[in-house]
Amino acid sequence: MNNNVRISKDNDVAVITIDNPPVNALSPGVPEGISAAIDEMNSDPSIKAAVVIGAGRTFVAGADIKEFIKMTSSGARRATLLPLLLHIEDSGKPVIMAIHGNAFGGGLELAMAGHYRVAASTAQVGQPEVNLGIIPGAGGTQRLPRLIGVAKAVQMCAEGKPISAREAAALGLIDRLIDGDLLEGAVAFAREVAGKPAPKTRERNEKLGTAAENAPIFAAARDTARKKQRGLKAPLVAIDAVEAGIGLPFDQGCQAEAKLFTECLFSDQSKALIHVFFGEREVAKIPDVPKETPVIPVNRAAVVGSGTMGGGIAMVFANAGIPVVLKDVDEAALDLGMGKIRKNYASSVQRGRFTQEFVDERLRLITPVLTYDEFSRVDMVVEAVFEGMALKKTVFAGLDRACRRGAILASNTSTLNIDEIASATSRPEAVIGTHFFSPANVMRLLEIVRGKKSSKEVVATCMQLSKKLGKIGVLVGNCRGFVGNRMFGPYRREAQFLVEEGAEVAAVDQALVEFGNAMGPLATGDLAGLDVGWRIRKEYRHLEKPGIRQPFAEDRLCEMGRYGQKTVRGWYLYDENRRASTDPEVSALVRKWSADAGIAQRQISAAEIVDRCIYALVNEGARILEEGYALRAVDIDIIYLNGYGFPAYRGGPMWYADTVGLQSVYRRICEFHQQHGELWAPAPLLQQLAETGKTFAEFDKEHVAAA
Ligand code: T1G
Repeated sequence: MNNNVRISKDNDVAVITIDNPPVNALSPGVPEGISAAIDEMNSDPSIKAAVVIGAGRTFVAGADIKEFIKMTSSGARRATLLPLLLHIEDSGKPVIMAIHGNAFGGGLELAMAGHYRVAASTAQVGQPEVNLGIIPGAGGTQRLPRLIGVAKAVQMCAEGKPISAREAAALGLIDRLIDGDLLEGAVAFAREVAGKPAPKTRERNEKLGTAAENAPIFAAARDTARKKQRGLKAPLVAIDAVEAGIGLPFDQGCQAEAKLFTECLFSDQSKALIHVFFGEREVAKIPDVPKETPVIPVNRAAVVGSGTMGGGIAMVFANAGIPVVLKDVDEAALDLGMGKIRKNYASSVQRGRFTQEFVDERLRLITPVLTYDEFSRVDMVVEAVFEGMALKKTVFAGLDRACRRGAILASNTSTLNIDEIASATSRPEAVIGTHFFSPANVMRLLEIVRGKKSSKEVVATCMQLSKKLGKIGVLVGNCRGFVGNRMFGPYRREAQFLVEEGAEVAAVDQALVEFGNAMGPLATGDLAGLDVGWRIRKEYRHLEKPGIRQPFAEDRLCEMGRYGQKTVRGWYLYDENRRASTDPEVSALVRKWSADAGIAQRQISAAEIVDRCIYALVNEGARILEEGYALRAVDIDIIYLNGYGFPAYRGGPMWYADTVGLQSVYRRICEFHQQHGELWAPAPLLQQLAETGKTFAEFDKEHVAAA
């Protein structure tokens, strides 16, 4: 037996416990330990059956994903799980899988190799491999349809979403739900089935149907995958694997699956998505704020400003079960804000995201107020008033007087200086930025902006709280636009320049959408409101360097009152359902403005459009890294995936640059520097990494290790 798998006896039932914290991944040694335990129980005449269970908080969360990184970087192939699963299935005595927490990926494949599965009703099971750009690789696409039918199996493998133990029991995947002690219930179940013929999942073909019956199922699944998981290859491959197995003997189906699995594993998409998986966990680690840093309990919150952002933020706290007071200056504003919140919740109920009961409970947690009277009892305040420094400072001075010592004073500003806001209080150590993204109750990203004096407790509290709020918290430094918006500036600047140089508005957006972005840069401007950026540009006009080219088209559109969707006209025209169509008037206007500005018109390829916009992100990202406003390149990637609709299967802008190769990215940026001047001066860090043949990923390793 090895350290991660142990066997014990409960009279005539063997209990095989997998103990590989934190999530019982099937790391090297674990499959071998399970196999040895199965041999031991089969060779012990006093044993009639075996229960396999996970130690700690979960069953098995899958194969060890870290091993995949080793495989794809070394090219060395690891032993698959297939032989172990056949070994379990061929056990002479029944093997019962007892599931709590999660049985994901290889964990569910292990469970399906057992003869029976019992589960705690709170458990979840699933094949989430497509989220890593791969497919089940240990018979999941072959055993799952045999247990639950083709339609549900192909959905689970292609969409990668887990299902509850209750649903799994209804589908026949789980044989019994256990309320109370899981091990006790599993051992009792084992005694019931001991001595009876143990069904082998691989021989249960009755639910497989025929190729003709399944053809429409696969066609529909492919359609859905192409629409809902645009650009992602693995879901389509998972469908291929399930389909390949129908009509083939089990072992040949597994071979077909293994071949497709390996192709996916060595793909750029999978490497990018595995980078994202660990990146989403890495961003939570702050080198100088260790895990044991004390945090401030946040049991009551407050939000100042009930506009679109304030209302959304109040919903975030309520959805996490935290009572929140929502303040605004007068009844009318408060009624409007609460009205929007109720409307938002109503549409969530309509879409089946929440039950009416859940919504009623949440609404009871939101208390609209007109004064600061309640604020002495809250643990955290998020200010979300109009984006003006003077107003923010007034609000923070008020909060400083109203809130108890020890409360966190946070600002949802998206551009303003946190230290200057903090200077309006007597407690800058309690001030921090919590930059939510619109709509706040939907977008997963939370940029946590560390001020010069923000205390480690306040930083640690906000980082931990972000998880409780269902957000991904990324710590960033206090520079103009922080990380996300600071990079978004050059990205959208290039999009405007390209239109001014002759590209069609729709062509610019189409190129970035085909690259994988959820939406193009110009349409994004129309959605957010072109006037937001215009107001900020006007406020900072005095900081613009003379002689440096500035985009003009969007400012001109704003001067004409074309703010985008909210004014029905922006870069595009919008109908009553906010559907966009190109506006020939805009092309004509831009052509005229460009001619007046003496900008030569030319044909511009989609490839150049992508390079100009994406490399503008990368170059600014490199500056942010070298200036220390982001801890790691992966932090920038996670910000762009969760706040700006960057395609996850490209790993984020910095990972994408590594995938292309920093030498060729640097070379291309030097070309743009030649052609377009100072704005494209390469970031010194990028130059250094390119010249030393290094990557941003290596920078992260060295940089964080040194921190
Ligand atoms: N391998 C390696 N490390 C893992 C891991 C895994 N499968 N799952 C989690 N970790 C690490 C994670 O990086 C973190 O580390 C710690 O465990 C806690 O995780 C053969 C090919 C189970 C829902 O895709 O979805 O099986 O940051 O913070 O929020 O066909 O982890 O502390 O150093 O996420 O409670 C398929 C992946 C693999 C599931 C728990 N399985 N894991 O969430 O904790 S492919 C998955 C999760 C496969 C087979 C195929 C979640 C979780 P650190 P955590 P959590």
